Amino acid sequence: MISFLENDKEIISKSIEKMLISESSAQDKIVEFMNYSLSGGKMLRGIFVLEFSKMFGFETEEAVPFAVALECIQAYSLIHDDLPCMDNDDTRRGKPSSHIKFGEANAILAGDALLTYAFSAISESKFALKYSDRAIKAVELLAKFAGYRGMVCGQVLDIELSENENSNYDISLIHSLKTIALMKAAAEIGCVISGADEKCISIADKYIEDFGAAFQILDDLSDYKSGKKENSSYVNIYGESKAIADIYSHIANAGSALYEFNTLGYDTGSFAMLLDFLLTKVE
Ligand code: GRG
Repeated sequence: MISFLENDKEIISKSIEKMLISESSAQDKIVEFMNYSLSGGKMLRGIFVLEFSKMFGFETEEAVPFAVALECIQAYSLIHDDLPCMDNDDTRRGKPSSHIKFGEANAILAGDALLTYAFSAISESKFALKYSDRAIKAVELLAKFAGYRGMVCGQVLDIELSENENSNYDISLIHSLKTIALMKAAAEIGCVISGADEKCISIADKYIEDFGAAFQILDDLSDYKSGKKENSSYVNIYGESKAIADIYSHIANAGSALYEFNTLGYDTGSFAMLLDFLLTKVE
């Protein structure tokens, strides 16, 4: 991945090592399970927190606990998504899934612990002491976008769609809840903690909605190409060429949102590079 993103990723990983520690031997196992699933990902959502807050002039160090919180929610959702009762995947991030490595009950518990720790990461931060109003807003956004009004709702609809091809749900709605909601939480939290105004938050939303849509269609396309056709709902519904055209059009729309930021004087280089990263995955 692009070098400055690797730098963000390193900062988040190092902070996880410092923050998520076992305080007594009783906690050793659960902390091991949690750390196992926190490693090996791209940390895109944490990176969004850091890059949006940086764009609005905020210190990376203070934003890190929020980035860690996003990565905890991401790790929990992937553990639960891989369970036999959901997608039943034996591998994740190039290694055995949590339930294969530690057993199903421990995997469920690791997911639960990551979900709850996300909120500790925020509320125990120095930032929360200094700017409690912004920290509470961040908690509100994270709970809203990760929970029944966001990602979990998307997962429920996705399961329904996979069980009933004739279900009426719009695939774009499922993508916006299952995948984009958590990215939106990351973007909005990055903006809110750094004091961005409503206009900037709405431009950030436009960028992230199109980034996330392109990201998820790409994921469906990659499943389709690797033979996992049952996982590639978007391609099954619209076909491969429309899927590719839609990816390009979402990337272009996300670029237009960046232009809006540029006209306000903000440097959007890192966000443009993230779009380039998606472009490299298209064909
Ligand atoms: C189980 C509550 C619950 C939610 C699951 C996130 C999710 C909802 C399902 C994951 C299934 C999946 C593979 C969706 C496709 C898009 C996606 C979110 C991929 C994973 O995100 P990446 O590529 O993963 O950013 P890394 O490993 O880099 O963090």
